[in-house]
Amino acid sequence: MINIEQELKNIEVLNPGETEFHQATREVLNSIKILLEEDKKYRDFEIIKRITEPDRQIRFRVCWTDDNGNIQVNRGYRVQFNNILGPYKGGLRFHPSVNMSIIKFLAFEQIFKNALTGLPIGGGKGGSDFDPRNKSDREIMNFCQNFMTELSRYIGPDRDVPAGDIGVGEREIGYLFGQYKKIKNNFESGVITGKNVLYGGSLGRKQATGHGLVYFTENMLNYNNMSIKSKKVCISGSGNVAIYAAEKAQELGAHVITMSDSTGWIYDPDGIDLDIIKNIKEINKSRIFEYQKFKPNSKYFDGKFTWDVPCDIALPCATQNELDLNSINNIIKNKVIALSEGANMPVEPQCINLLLENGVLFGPGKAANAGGVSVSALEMSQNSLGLNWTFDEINTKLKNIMINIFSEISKTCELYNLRNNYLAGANIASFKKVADAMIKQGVV
Ligand code: NDP
Ligand code: 2IT
Repeated sequence: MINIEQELKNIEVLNPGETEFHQATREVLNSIKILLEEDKKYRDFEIIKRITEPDRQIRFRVCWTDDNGNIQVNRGYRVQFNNILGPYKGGLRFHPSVNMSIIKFLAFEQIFKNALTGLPIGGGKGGSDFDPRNKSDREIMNFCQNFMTELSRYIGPDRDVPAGDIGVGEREIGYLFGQYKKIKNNFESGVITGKNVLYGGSLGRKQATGHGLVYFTENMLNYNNMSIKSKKVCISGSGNVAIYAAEKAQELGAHVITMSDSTGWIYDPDGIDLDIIKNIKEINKSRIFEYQKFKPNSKYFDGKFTWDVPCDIALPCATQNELDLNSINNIIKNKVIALSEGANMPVEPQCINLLLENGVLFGPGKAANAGGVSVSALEMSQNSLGLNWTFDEINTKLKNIMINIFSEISKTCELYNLRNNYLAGANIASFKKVADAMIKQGVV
């Protein structure tokens, strides 16, 4: 018999105070219990203890100067969690809330997400508590350069390949890559993904997470004899994932009626105009309340979006634990058909069971938002082959990857009698791949 509670207690003792990491490990371990009981080998090889201990967790000081000439100090992080299926792979997050717990939970999630893609990538994540908001371009560049000066010791195209996440987009990736190249005096384009297409980036990477999220959601709906066409969609966030999720949802005939940022949210009954959002968020890096100026029929609300707008599909695309019990009760009350996680771990743990019990189709983030890292892996392939695939080629590959992920999960659900519990299906399918590869590579 496996005592999951005891394993989780050990994790809490070994990683004191790291609540997000405890949450992510609890979610995975609870759903693979059935597999551990069925197959003794995972216990014999102590996979739980090994898979929950990162290969390496790195923390470093980053000094930089602001525009007033003052010296600033931030913390940088990189957690290299597991490289059993390929080089460590995962984004960098720049946000004041970043700490070891957040980076560790993201790196842990990334192991299983990356395994689901079927591509040769392991799991890692990094970032800093640096706040990019209200910083000048020069300050961003100076921070990125100093961050990379230290990070460059630990990464490499076959070792660990970062990318973007919250607060890190194409601009930051450019400054990070430029500094890496300067230090190494080598053009190793595969060392980081999310690059501009001018110097080794992949077409379609910018859109990949959001588009992939909608492909996944459409697969999940189709499997349950429904479709996203003509459905009302609420989205949270207005960053990279949210914008391109809205774009694909609209392309497939859905009506996107909400978006948000960390100060407030907008409701547009006529459907969100994405050109306006892209202008506000991508170009001017401003606040979402400005939307109202351009669309007088829309409404702006200060504060947290609580999902109290009737809709059919919910796509949280902002950050972890953005949906609490109150939001979930609103979603259930409004008879939402499906909720797919564009963000990593946006739904608080006790809420997921509530969604499932109330018949809401739940697309877990490690599957639903895997499109971004998938196209990152395609970027790595193009870099090592010296090729550039067209947008259509990437889009076709992305679509197929998302189809395969959903199909693998639904087959796992059938095999283990999990009905529509796609979270358990995703955890079991990905854990099996990683654990089996760990056993084959010996005790290291
Ligand atoms: P961006 O920085 O581009 O956008 C983040 C969005 O979320 C912004 O609208 C931001 O508001 C909002 N937000 C961030 N933190 C908070 C918070 N604490 N409370 C409320 N709103 C918040 O990031 P991404 O779009 O890249 O990432 C969004 C989510 O998707 C994250 O969970 C990320 O881990 C996940 N993800 C990203 C992938 C990628 O390829 N980029 C891949 C897979 C998952 P504001 O503008 O006010 O800061
Ligand atoms: O959470 C994620 O999957 C990402 N931020 C993207 C990672 C990547 O390496 O493209």
